[in-house]
Amino acid sequence: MTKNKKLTEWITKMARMCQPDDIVWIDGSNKQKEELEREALASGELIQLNQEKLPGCFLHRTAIDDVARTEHLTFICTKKKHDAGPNNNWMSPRAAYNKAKAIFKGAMRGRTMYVIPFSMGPVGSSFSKIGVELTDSRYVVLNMLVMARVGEAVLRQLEKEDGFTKCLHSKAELDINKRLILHFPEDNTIWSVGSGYGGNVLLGKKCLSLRIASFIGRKEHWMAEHMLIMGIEEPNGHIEYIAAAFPSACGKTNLAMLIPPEGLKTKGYRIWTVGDDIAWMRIDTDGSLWAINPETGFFGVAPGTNSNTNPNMVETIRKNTIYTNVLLKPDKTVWWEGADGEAPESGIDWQGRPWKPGALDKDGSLIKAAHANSRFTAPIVNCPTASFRLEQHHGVPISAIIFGGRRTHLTPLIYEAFNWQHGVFVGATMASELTAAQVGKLGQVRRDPMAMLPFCGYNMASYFQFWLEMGKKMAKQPKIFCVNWFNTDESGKFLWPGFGENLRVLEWVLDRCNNRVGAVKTAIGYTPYANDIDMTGLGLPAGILEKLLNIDKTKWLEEVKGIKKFFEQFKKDLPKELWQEYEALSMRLKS
Ligand code: OXD
Ligand code: MN
Repeated sequence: MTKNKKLTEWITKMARMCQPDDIVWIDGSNKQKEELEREALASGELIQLNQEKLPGCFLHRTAIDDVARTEHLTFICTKKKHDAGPNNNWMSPRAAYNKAKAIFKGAMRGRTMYVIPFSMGPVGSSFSKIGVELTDSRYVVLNMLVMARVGEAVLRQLEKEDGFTKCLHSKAELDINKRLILHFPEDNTIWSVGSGYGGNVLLGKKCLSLRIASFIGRKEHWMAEHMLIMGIEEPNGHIEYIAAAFPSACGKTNLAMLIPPEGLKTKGYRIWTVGDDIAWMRIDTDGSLWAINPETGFFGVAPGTNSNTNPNMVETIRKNTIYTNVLLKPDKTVWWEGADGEAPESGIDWQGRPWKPGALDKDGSLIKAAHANSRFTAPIVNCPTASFRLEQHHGVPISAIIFGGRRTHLTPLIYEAFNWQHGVFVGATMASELTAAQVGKLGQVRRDPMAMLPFCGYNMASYFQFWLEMGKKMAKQPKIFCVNWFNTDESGKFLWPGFGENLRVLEWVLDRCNNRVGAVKTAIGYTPYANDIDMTGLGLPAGILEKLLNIDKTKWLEEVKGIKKFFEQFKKDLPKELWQEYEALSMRLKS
């Protein structure tokens, strides 16, 4: 299978520990994929959907306590605790390996161990990194085939280069008390056990492409970020690319493939989707920042996805898609809260139980048809707006970086950082309300710097320092912005319509990048003159845009208290530049 001795030795060692009945190499062929699908149907891991209406689509259900990333069971295992930082759970490598070994031991008995060689990024690009995932889950294999470049070509590349991330996964007993998601950045190793939920087990995604990659990227001077990448093409064919970091389930996917709103249609914009979740960025020979999306698929949140919120995704998930934890309709199609059409009269809910709209549980709460964090796994190439540059080894040049979160008050619709250093401060102080993508209390505000809090593989103080250093290395820095689509009025109603209308805000971003418009200098950054945002055809009531752009200094003075508290946890490690920015902001707010 491979001449790479390190790889064969590692597989032998892992197999000795996990004791699978056999070992199967994943070659990336359609024939093998179809065979695995047949086996997964026979074992009940997959349910075949209506092949006329949803060709190549399947449904999978996870265990009911295994439906989201379990951040409290996710660890960064560096020799020194300090290197993981206050932002991560930490275990010493020795303790972590020992604890996990006890669970992995014999865990694959009676099962097959699949060997998945995968490349994050186009095979052979200098951006790309290779991983090999060993897993006893066919669901994982079938998802990885969508999310990454998998198979023979990767093995051949691995004969030319030495290093690969060693990824080991076993469902084991799917027992939450024996679940661990362990990262060993110093060993380029990931061990995940006891879970079957995508974010915990598709090890090329969050584990490799963010936690391990951020650690490696710092050493190699490139950035691994929780960002979408999209291109906005003007009628003259000129395309500008932006990268945007929002916490999980805050609309990265919808933004990355938006459809221009009616009022802006005459301007002839065209959107190109490069990625919806992860960006790897490096400084190219022209001194500017270039980015690739290392993935080949979307692992998106189903609830709320419909023809109004994201028509391109509705199109994308019509074929070759794996649905997880959604409702199964009697005609073997699927449904979720916020899907197109009425709720079906009956169906099988995400837990496999008969379901009817309006059904209540024993506490009197509505029983959900689909889990709030139910997902679809679909190939990017299905997307009508998929970029034609997905396979280009250099990626795309980034003009702007946008940070954002879900805040019902405080943060205006958009503002621009004064410069790179201030932009790093803006990213570092991002906060958002918790969503269903994490286990935790919905709605609670948490600081989520650069949307990387759950994904930064090392001490976040060093990560901020790294951002500052990267800025200094660039001949041309992207401009940095902050957006908030989620401001509400007194009755809790969103003030901004969002979705496709967000292009109006991105248009201002590009105008600023190209020095086409001025801006108001406020205490927190530059905000737009209201008439520089094209509102044609939107019909927003008078005064709302002004309200959305308003900065309430009293609320911001409260916010800086939270920022101080957040910064203090990094003690003397926090870069002094961020304290300078903190002081400067406080002064501006008081003046
Ligand atoms: C995701 C997440 O799945 O951020 O992308 O949780
Ligand atoms: Mn994400």
